[in-house]
Amino acid sequence: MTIDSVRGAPGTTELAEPELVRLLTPEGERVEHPDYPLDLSAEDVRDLYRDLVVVRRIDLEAVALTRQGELGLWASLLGQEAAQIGSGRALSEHDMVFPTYREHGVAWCRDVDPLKLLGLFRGVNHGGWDPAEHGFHLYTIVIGSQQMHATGYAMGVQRDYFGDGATSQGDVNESFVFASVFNAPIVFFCQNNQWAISEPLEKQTRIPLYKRAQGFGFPGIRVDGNDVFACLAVTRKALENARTGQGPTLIEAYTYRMGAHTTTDDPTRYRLKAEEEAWKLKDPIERVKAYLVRGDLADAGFFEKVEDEAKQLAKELREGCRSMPDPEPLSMFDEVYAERHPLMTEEQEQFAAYLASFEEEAK
Ligand SMILES: Cc1ncc(C[n+]2csc(CCOP(=O)(O)OP(=O)(O)O)c2C)c(N)n1
Ligand SMILES: [Mg+2]
Repeated sequence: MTIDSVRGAPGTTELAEPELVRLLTPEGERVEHPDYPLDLSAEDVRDLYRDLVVVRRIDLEAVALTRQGELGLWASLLGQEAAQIGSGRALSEHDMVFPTYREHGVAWCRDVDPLKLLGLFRGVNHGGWDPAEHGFHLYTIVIGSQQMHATGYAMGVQRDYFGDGATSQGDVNESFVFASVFNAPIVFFCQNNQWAISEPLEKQTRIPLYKRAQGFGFPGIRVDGNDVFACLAVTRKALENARTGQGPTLIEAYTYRMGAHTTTDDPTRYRLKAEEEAWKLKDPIERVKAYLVRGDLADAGFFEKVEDEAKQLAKELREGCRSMPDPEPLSMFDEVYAERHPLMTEEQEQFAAYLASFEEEAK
């Protein structure tokens, strides 16, 4: 099956279901898959639901803060919550994650304070959290570079995130060769959200992305990226394989970017509303809610409590963002490298002279 048969020309709305691992239908019905048995208690499902709702709210708040001029930019995870929470909750404490710039849900699973995610986008720091403490590297905007970092980290690494667009980068393909040949303990987690800014998937590949893995010599699997259960089960198994010396796996989480690429993007210029509407029916949160309600696993009080918690967190985020101290301008050169770097010193001196020139003028 080619991608063309999965989806038509850019802008067409007919989205056939490709072959993928799914454990929870968009209607909230549990289905079994022979390779991915998953046993979750009602409490486990409620916890996943809470994660999904909270990260959507964090994201919504960050978009609003950008609109209010508090952040310079934000890359929204809207629609990709299940891919991130499912895979994020499959991680163990010792795994190391190499994220792109959209992995706010995974950051949540790695106990990174959501407020810390905002620092980079407010321009007050270069990242804001300690990667070693959280097993979660700093966001990297350069697409495809995560694969190099992750594969280089090889024997320590078990996790790596990237997007469909990044698969066209040379770095990604080179890292596949290295990971395969050295049997590195790594899971390549590609969130195929169908778009690389305004470029549709058709411009990245002629075959489904997960099938590329075969050519490099390791397994590839496509999972319903809007199904948190399937993402959890598939990632767990791939991590287990990595840990037990069975080498890399490519997971293609088939999902959809419901929002704009970032807050500076306007998707109405390159895609039809109908496509977004079709994906709304596969909302990752609604299906878990439907499952909980259908099975009588949660009552109205639970849903209200989760809403309240998300609201409270959003409030803290708003207040926390506005009260983040502005850094001393020259400090931005201090933490670029672990050790002092001559080029940074030179740039810092130039910038200091530039800042001083304003004081001269004022005299
Ligand atoms: C090496 C490099 N080239 C170009 C860019 C500009 N750029 C930023 S995001 C992006 C698209 C990435 O698409 P994808 O990998 O599908 O990830 P998504 O944004 O959809 O999560 C591009 C081309 C970049 N950041 N890095
Ligand atoms: Mg993409």
